[in-house]
Amino acid sequence: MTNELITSANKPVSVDGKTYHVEIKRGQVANRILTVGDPSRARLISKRLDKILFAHESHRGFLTITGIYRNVPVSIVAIGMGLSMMDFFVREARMVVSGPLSIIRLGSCGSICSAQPGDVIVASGAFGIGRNYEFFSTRQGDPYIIWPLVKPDERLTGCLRQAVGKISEVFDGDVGNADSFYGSQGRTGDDFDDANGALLQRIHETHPRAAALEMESHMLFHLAEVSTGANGDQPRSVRAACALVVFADRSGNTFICPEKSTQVFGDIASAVLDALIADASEQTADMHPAAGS
Ligand code: R1P
Ligand code: URA
Repeated sequence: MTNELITSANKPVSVDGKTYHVEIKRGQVANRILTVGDPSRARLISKRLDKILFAHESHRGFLTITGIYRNVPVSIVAIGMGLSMMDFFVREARMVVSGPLSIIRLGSCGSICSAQPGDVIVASGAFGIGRNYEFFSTRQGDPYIIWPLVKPDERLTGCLRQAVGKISEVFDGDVGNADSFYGSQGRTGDDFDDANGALLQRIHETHPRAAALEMESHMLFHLAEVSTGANGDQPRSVRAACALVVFADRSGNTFICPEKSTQVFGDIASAVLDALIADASEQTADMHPAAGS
């Protein structure tokens, strides 16, 4: 638990300007952010920075590393897993960064296309998959809700595809962002009645370009879609894109080995950072070398 004094319930920020969950304040986060799930992935990628200005792990497990990459301030933020963690991160980053915010998610996924463990998929869109709790009480309707597609930022996605494409084959497709690793990704078993035997087929019927399943991209693209300016005057101030390394092949029932995942993230880290700084003209006025103060 944080022991810092917070004076607003609506926007919980400490008296010295630090957000409640991610524990970041103005000047500690760049307006270009690479976000990952796993903190060890964030540390691996941070080795590509030329200089580290700020690093902090919050009491809720968010790890923020801010530094300089090819003369441009960037942050790498590990958020853990799931929709809520993405929501905390995007909203709290928005609170402390002025102007346009570019966010690339570099995550892992299960493949529901021909991509195999170790392959890279760049998202052309993302849709949500949620458990319909009403069904489990009433046995009426569908057990899962599949939401419409939300598009990422076209320019940032193009930069990502191009940069990663220089070092790896890039698969393209839509990403299903489930609210669980298990039931709503169609993983079956005997311990719970998840009513999900037909879910993967329904996903393919609803979204014919569905290529991957994971747990954060739709929330990221959704928040970008509904973002307003930092001062409420500028639509879509958040731009988002997403690249995923295949960890699980859902049709072949295979899973990546740890050495391979470390190798692939290591191989593409610089390319993803290159995509993030491709339009380096937009730098935040908040960032300065004394970021850690
Ligand atoms: C599940 O194992 C986690 O892996 C995926 C999912 O979205 C979920 O967070 O992404 P990350 O590897 O980025 O955490
Ligand atoms: N992450 C997920 O959410 N699902 C997978 O199958 C693999 C990684």
